[in-house]
Amino acid sequence: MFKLLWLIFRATREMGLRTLWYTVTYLFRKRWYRARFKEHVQTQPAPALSDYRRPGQVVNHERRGRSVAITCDGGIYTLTVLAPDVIRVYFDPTGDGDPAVAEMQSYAIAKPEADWPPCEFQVTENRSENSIELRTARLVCRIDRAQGRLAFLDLDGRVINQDESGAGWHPQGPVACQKQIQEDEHFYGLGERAFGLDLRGRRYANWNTDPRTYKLGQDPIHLCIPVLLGLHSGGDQGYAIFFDNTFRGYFDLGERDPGVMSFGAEDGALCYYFIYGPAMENVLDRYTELTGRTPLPPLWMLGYHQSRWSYHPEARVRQLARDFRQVYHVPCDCIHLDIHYMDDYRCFTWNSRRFPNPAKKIDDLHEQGFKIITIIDPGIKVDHDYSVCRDGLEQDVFCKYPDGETLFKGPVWPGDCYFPDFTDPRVREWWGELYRELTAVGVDGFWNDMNEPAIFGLHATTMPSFISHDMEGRGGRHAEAHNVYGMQMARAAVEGLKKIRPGERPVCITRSGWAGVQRYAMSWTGDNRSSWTHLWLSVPMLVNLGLSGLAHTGPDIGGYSRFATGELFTRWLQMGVFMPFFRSHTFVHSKDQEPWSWGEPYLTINRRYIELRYRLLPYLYTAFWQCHRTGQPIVRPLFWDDQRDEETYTLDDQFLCGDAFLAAPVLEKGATERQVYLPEGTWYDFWTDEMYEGPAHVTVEAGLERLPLFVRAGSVVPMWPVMQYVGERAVDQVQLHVYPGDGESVMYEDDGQTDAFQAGASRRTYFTLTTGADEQGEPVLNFARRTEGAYEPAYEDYEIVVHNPHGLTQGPTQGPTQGPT
Ligand code: MIG
Repeated sequence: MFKLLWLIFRATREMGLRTLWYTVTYLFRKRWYRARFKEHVQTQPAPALSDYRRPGQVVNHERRGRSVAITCDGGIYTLTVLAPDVIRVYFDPTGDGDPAVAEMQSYAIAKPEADWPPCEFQVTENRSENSIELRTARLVCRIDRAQGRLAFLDLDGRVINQDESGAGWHPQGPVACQKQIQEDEHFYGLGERAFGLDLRGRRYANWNTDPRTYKLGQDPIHLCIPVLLGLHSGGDQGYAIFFDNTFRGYFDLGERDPGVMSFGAEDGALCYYFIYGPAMENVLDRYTELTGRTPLPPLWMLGYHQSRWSYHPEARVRQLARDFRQVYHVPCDCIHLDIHYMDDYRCFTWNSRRFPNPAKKIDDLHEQGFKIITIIDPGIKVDHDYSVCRDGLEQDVFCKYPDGETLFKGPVWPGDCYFPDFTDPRVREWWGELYRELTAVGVDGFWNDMNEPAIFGLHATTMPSFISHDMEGRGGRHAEAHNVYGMQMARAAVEGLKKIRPGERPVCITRSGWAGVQRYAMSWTGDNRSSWTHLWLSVPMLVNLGLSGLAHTGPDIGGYSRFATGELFTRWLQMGVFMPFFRSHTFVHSKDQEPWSWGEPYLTINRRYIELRYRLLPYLYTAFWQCHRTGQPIVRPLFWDDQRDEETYTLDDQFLCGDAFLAAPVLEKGATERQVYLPEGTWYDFWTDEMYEGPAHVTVEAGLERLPLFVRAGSVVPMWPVMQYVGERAVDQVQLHVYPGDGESVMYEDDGQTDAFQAGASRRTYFTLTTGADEQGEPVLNFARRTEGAYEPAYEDYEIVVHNPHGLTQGPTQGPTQGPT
């Protein structure tokens, strides 16, 4: 009873009475609609796996272009060779399916079959094994004639991945596939998961869900991506399976049966892509070739962002800006405005009491070097005096019940809302245009929230699965559209913004998403908590997101729900310097959560770390460019560089950032030192220049002012002068921090805001360090530089800082290297 009262009290406080009313009545309305559309409501329980049907014996096989069709007793496999290391497996139990159609309908695929260059392969019979083999230049796919099971082998016949019972389906719709787990196999990826790094041993659902703050081990949450990476045989084998099916589904990584991995969905096609590494770098390259790469963000997105739910009214925002620039001198690029800027939560409007003159306000902020990002929710308030609602009704853009007439209504912040059908290209276009007005008053970027979509009610509510969607004209139900809803909202925003501001890089942050979302938007890891557990959790979450192709992301620094302490915030901020999206955000009832909110010593430390972020911008930007080019994550697991190092397979309290840095954040309250694992190679302590030889476990000092941080020998790390925001003044000098050893580093540069880089206006500078000895046997370090590309930065000089020139007793003999020319 007390609990119920408390719930009601909390809910009223958070949503207001009106929304609470709509929410409570929604529970009844839902029942009523279910009854009305009962023929569309699925009531059958999920069938047991043992009732699934299997392919059975192979009857014949036939080569068709780049595919092989293998007819079995129970259906047809189409194996399509997109590249020597990318094979699509499509299993059609009924004979009505067509992989070309499935591909066309896929929201995930960015590069369809027709765009892949021709690729050689042979199909042969292997009589001794009673199987058919498809052999590319990189792997063998073997199908056994007796049961129609697949095995992927390397060219030496070693197993990369192999079916257990293999493909299965049920006449009611569900599809599944069971595969063997290798003994020493580790699993990664699957998008945003509130778990440690290695995902083996549990079952994960694919159904984007608003958990309204999640805890460790809660599943699913906002953003699922059905791509699974496997690593085994001491690192010799690495691959990915991308299950291209948007229905509610799962990956079971050994929970039901420790030796079996299975994935499936309640409906849709059994279609997956097998991508062979063995290097994870190759896996990500191919996966992002298939589903799209991360666009280069404008450089200011890499600066520090300050957010809370919500900064308002205008005077509060003005004070915040003044605090950054005049009072505390903490660099900052962007202020985020959460839902209170809107007029009664109506998207694309301003609350005129809180923000009487937004254009003027934003002008002032721009003048001081701040960018503004505003939040947008998908739900459009049911209100006939609200132009977006009226226009939406006229244009017929909202989701409906299966009668094709009754509009779906569900409660969110403004009370009852309609939901645009983002799976309709016409609706996406309409939605994209809505960003025009906010852009005209100066808003620089958009933060798409609640797009799972989240609807109030009990337990992770969303639209009923029988709601109709356009699905690009072919028609479908929410059951199929749900997981791509947020991604299509982001797509609508980005396609609109590209028209509104041609030539500029659109900024769109999304909470929900799916495979391929990275080509439209970046994300943040949703509603985490201000706790030490969540501080740690950000590390594996970001690593697994990066391994799922979504590299541009970050946690709410300091934590979202509950209250951060000064110590927790500082530790989080230190770590955040090395994460792609560097934003502090907190929920509506929390205390102030700004870099100065806890006074000293926190303020000074926080300022120093944010300054470090600004110094490292050319380095971080280069990591973004690498990601844009080849899909390699920005935050990387330690096995990224040496897949054979078994110590790293479950190591999730430290991470690599770009090519040079290893960060070992302090994750424990009151710690003054921490243990760090340094993989093979030579490492420099960033703070002391002390050298370490890996592999080694070392204990380093980690007082509050110290984030344990290491630089790989052979790196050249570019740094800019500290600025209060990106573009405060021209960069007049670049420091090159040289960490002696052997290696090549790259620095990428362009104008940081337009598309001109795509037409060649960029520059890559390669630095090569080599060690050797002179005639006297004294060690020498050679430094070479070469540049490519037409972009010309404003600065003329490099300042070279050599760290710990161990034994390099003499100064440089070739004279200091001159600047860019
Ligand atoms: O129901 O807009 O994840 O970042 O501050 C909560 C208010 C809605 C959830 C987002 C959070 C944001 C909050 N939103």
